[in-house]
Amino acid sequence: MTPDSRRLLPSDAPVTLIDPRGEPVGDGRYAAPDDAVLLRSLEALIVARRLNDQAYALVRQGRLAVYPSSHGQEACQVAAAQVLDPGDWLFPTYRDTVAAVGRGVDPVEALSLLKGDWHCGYDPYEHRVAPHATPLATQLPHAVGVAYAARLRDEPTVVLAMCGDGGTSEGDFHEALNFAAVFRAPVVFFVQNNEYAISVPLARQSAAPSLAHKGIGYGVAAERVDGNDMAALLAVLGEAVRRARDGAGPQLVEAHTYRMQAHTNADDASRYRDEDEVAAWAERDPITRLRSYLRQRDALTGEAEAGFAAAADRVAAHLRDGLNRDVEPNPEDLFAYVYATPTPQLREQAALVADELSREGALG
Ligand SMILES: Cc1ncc(C[n+]2csc(CCOP(=O)(O)OP(=O)(O)O)c2C)c(N)n1
Repeated sequence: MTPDSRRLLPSDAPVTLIDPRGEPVGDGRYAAPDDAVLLRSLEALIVARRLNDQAYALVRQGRLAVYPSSHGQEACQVAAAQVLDPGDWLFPTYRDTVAAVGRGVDPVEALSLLKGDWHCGYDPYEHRVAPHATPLATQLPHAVGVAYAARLRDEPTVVLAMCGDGGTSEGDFHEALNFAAVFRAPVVFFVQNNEYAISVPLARQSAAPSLAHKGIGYGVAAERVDGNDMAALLAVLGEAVRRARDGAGPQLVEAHTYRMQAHTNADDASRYRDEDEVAAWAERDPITRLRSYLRQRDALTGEAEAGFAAAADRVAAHLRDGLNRDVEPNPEDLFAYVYATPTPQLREQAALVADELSREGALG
């Protein structure tokens, strides 16, 4: 093996800096962020868990059409938002609401699409968060395009593009990695390997030694990280973002985590996996782990914890208020945001709807 190929290959085991009991783990290459950073992350994790669980409850109350929860994967979500600069871009999937909120998107706006609203719900340019992509991996070539454009313009922008383990089997994943490597686009591909693509387990998805190993075939440097270890995620993803920004080309990071709940409310996970498996992953919960690490270091006070709980309460209340409010959709908006300059067909259709609406009004 040449030094060049060794540089591209991920480590044999996922990078871990805090073990499931909250004990520090030595790693020659990566260091845990300091306590102040991790305290901020713990607050974000606690708020994120609450956001996930509140959204799930709102589905059951009929206020959201669907919610693909990232319960258990919050460390990946929080890290994805925290390693980026304000000028960077995030390309999320349907499961990455928490990452979008971490970038500053209002949680109510972030969930508009899943409520069944007519559009993405937020202005992608405001916080540099692309619309949630529901078609698997289609966001990856888009992300590469944005990163490549930034490079051509000599801007320091890095793009972080998220996808799941199932997404790595899509053609778009492979095309995106190839193009990004050839044109040295500053993009970090962040795969949350949560072991399942709906009912398809990882073993049926890929025979590769790890999903990160897919990088070497394209010349993309890759790393594996414990996806329930907040410190390791910040260190590994942070380093990948730095490398991409410094001109080292695209990076691939695979986080090993677990989808604790069903795929969505429309799925019954008990049909394809054992409770024992879920219980084993509960022992590796990212919040419990970070909390005990910080407690052992006397860095976490009861007062701080109370503050985090209050912040979570505020976000949950905001979600309930926002999503329990019915908005009266304007049917003419359907045509307003399709193209900057509407086509003759769109103008014609909009006129038909306007005519229909005016006659409905006349009928009273
Ligand atoms: C192109 C495409 N094919 C199929 C689907 C249906 N689908 C929705 S989610 C999903 C599983 C995706 O699994 P994974 O990428 O591992 O992400 P996760 O849901 O676990 O976060 C599938 C097959 C889709 N949305 N898009």
